[in-house]
Amino acid sequence: MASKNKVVFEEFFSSMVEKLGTQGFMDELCNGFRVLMDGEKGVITLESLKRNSAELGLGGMSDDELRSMLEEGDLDGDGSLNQMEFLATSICRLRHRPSSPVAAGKT
Ligand SMILES: [Ca+2]
Repeated sequence: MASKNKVVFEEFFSSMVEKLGTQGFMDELCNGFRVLMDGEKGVITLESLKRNSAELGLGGMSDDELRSMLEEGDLDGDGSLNQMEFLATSICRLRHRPSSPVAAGKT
């Protein structure tokens, strides 16, 4: 169940790259961070993620999924995502995905 939703999340990112190109995608990620962050704290918290994820089309994700997304990206362990952590985790998700049919077929 969790892995299925992870695929949805990665599909979301890869379709963004196709649509926007790499530079546009980076700009969009920065916008995404601003949409998702807690306006007072300047970081993404579980609460701000829950509140704002629907605006990015991620409204179907459960609390557990959002929490694991947050924990996965939380490099310094403070329980929230700053902009660096958000960008890093977003890009890592993309890079771990087999991006071409050639790579996918090579096992
Ligand atoms: Ca953090």
